Amino acid sequence: MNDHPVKHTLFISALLLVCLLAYTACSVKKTPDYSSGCENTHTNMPAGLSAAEKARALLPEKLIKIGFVQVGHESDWRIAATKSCQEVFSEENGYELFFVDADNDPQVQTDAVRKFIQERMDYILIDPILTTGWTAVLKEAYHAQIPVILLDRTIDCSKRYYTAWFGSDFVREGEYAGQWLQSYLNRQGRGCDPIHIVTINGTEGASAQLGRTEGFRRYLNRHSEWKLLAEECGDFTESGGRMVMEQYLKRYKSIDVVICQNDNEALGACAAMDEAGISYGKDGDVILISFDASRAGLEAVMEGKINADFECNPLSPPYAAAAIQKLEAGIRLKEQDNYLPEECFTSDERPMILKSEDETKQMRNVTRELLKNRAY
Ligand code: GYE
Repeated sequence: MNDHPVKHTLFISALLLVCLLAYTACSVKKTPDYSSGCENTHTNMPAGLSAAEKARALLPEKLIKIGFVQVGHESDWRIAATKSCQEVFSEENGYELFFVDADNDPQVQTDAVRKFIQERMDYILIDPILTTGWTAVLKEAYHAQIPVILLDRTIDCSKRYYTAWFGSDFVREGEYAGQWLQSYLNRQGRGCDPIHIVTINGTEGASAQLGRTEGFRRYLNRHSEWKLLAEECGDFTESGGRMVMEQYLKRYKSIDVVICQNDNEALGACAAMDEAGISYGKDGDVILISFDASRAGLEAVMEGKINADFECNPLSPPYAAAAIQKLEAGIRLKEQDNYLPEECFTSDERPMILKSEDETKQMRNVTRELLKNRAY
């Protein structure tokens, strides 16, 4: 029997290391409240490995821990954003994702961030429901030296407390809606007619709601003949859109334009108008404007139900992942705030060109081909 003392000591050390690593691997934190179910386990260890090989195989991979708190699941847009997040921050891509759906409750969001801090996430990603209420908890993340990346909606908080933001220019989306309406009415020879408008707003206090409202208001303010009859909240949901539209139809005899702050609300408004026997869209009496350009929204544009739909891109997670990879490599991010590419769609036969300070947008018609090639 070979009992050389050095070999013997090496053998004992390797054995101890294996035990220690096995213990560490088994005791990887399990957080029952999160819904990712991602655990860092190692299975299928091939037989006949040496102690050192086993030790190496048992070493926990350094997955990057991402705590992501999502707004909820209120719309098609949101579902697409969540799906993108789960695809991008997968274990195969080197991440351990701790996902929280806040179901539109701001308190759940701040609690989730505090838990992410306690659990020492490597990065915290937030899609904030509201613009307000963030400073205290983001300061805590900052002092814990955990980078915070914001997706989609913006917040009222010093730029010092977050590393990057990827999202949309909601004010510009609202301006485009106003500009389109102005040109469309001119084209129809209704440029000087009184126009009765109702809006169905998104969640009050969300930057998407505030921005789209402000942008459209810039055009509203230029037109004394445009009358805003009401602006009520549909909470970015189909049922909300339907309910608000039903009330509007009971309350107002004449509605010329309905502006829905997302496609789900617009589809709800369509259902309410269908039920009331009111025609809308390209060949109808009511002009319908929407935001998001989700698949269902674009199908409605293609069918002529929605006149104009202003895209809001839900695929920010790949951009966030690219930023995280840079940070991991020690590279500074060039920009803190980043806008995603977006388009504008219409059922007009002659799609308009929209202009803002620094860009020109050719609106597009929706075709089957276009829908086939879209990721969401
Ligand atoms: O328009 C809506 C969603 O924040 C831009 O939230 C997002 C909005 C989007 O639920 O559909």
